[in-house]
Amino acid sequence: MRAAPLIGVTTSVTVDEYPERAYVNTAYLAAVQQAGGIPVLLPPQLDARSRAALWERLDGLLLTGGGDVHPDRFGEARHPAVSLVSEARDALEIDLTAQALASGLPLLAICRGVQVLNVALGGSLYQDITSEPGSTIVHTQTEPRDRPTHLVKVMGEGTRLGAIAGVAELPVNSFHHQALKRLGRGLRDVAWAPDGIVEGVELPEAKGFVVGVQWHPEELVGHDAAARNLFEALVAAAAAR
Ligand SMILES: [Mn+2]
Repeated sequence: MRAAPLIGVTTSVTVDEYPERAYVNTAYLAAVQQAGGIPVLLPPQLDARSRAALWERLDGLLLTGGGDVHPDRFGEARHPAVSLVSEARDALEIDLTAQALASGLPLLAICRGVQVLNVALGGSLYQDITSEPGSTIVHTQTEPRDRPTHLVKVMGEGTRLGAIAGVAELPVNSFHHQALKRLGRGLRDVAWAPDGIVEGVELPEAKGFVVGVQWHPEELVGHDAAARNLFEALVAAAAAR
C-alpha cells in the first residue's frame, strides 16, 4: 500500500521582528492530517538544497494565508494599507506555485494562497477592499475564526469546487482585506461573495488539481462537510499521483 501523501504547507514569517520566526496556524495541519495527508512545513528560510530535496518527495501543495503580496509582483504602487509583506515568502511561494503547475502537483490555495496563485499567473489584486467603491460586506470578520459570516455562491455546473461543495451556496468565514482583481492566465472564477468579490477559482487547463478559495476552510472542518471535502480532494489527488 502506498504511504500517505506528503503535503507541503507554506508558512508565514515574521516581518521586522526579532527573533525571526516561521510559523503557521495549526488548523491547517489538523485539516491536512484529518484528510489523511502528512503536512510538511515549507518556510521561506529553506535553502535551495533543502527546497529541492523536499520538492522531490512532495505529493501536494497547500498555500496558506498570511501577509500581503508585494504589489511590485503585479506592477502596482503600494497602497498604504498593505502590510506584513515578506518578499522572501513571495519568492518561495510564487516559485513553488509555478513548479506545481508545471509538474501537475495538486495545489490547494487558501486566502493569501489564492492571491499568490493569481499573481503567479499574471493576475492582480485589490490591495485593500475597503478602499474600493462598491465594497458592501465585511471581509475582515472579528467573530471567532470558525464562524461563517458571509455567503459564497458556488458555480455548480462543471466545476471542481461545485462538486466538492455539493451546494450552490456556502456560509464561509472571512479574514482578507485584499481580493483578486484581474484574473491570472487560465484561472476561472467559480465562487463569489454577495458583493461580487471572487472567493473561489480553479484552473480548468491544469494538469492536476488546482483550486483556490478566499475563505479559511481549515477553520471550518469541524462542522462543515464542504471544508472537509476540500482537504480530502487535495489529499486524494495527491495520493493518486
Ligand atoms: Mn470574504
